[in-house]
Amino acid sequence: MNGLMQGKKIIIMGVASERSLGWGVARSLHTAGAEMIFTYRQDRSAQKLEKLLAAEGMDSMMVQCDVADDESIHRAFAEISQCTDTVHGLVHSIAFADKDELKGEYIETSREGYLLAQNASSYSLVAAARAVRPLMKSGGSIVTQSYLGAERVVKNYNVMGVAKAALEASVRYLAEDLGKEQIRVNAVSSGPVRTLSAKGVAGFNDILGTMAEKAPLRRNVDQAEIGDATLFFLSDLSRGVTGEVLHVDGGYHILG
Ligand code: IMJ
Repeated sequence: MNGLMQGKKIIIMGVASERSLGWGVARSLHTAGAEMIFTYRQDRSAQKLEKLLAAEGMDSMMVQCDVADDESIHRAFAEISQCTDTVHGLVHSIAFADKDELKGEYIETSREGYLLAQNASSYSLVAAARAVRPLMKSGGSIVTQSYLGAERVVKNYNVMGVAKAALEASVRYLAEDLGKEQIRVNAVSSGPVRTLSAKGVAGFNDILGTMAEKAPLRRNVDQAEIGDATLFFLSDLSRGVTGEVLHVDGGYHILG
């Protein structure tokens, strides 16, 4: 324990398995001495989370929260505020699109599929930021997870790329709104990592292979590296940084 996050309370939204980027964040935060509160949508995630917490000897609060449902968000943050009056950080590690939209041509995206991806993956950050704001009484740090597909065309990423572009723009607008309260908002743009969200993605092995071959660091990144970069944003080490998108991708994004 290095104590960087001693006495800090952090909400982590979106741990679905031990492979989740959010779980990488939880491990980094645990080592740094933070107290954590987890939100989950599905009961299946809650069961996995319970086991993970037990295995790590972590005793954290768990709260059900469906970010597509305002009532659910309200209930979740009311429950959190009954147990704590101050929160120092929030990690948004949530994305969802219909899997049928994550293949073929982007031009075929349905209105329903577009709105679903935006609602679950992008608007959810705005809603979470508004819900956590009153709990961040001594300033705070909000961090979300993005991907290169927000800035470049990545095969099959399609409607998620447009949702991540909106997410990154939201990071900047939220950073302006919340800056006057010393609440910072940043994103980590992760290289490809094998998570449940990457499962079944056509050509994912090729994407990992290209990254390992071409990225300046000539290797892939892992959950621990995403966790440590997110820890930096949550900690006082990044106190002068807001509205930023930090690429943790072995340098892949600099290539032309
Ligand atoms: C996802 C789809 C297509 C290409 C992809 C990805 N690449 C990467 C991902 C190259 C790295 C993973 N990623 C960054 C995501 O944001 C994934 C989001 C996602 C994944 C699924 C799969 C299962 C499902 N819905 C999903 N919604 C969002 O039903």
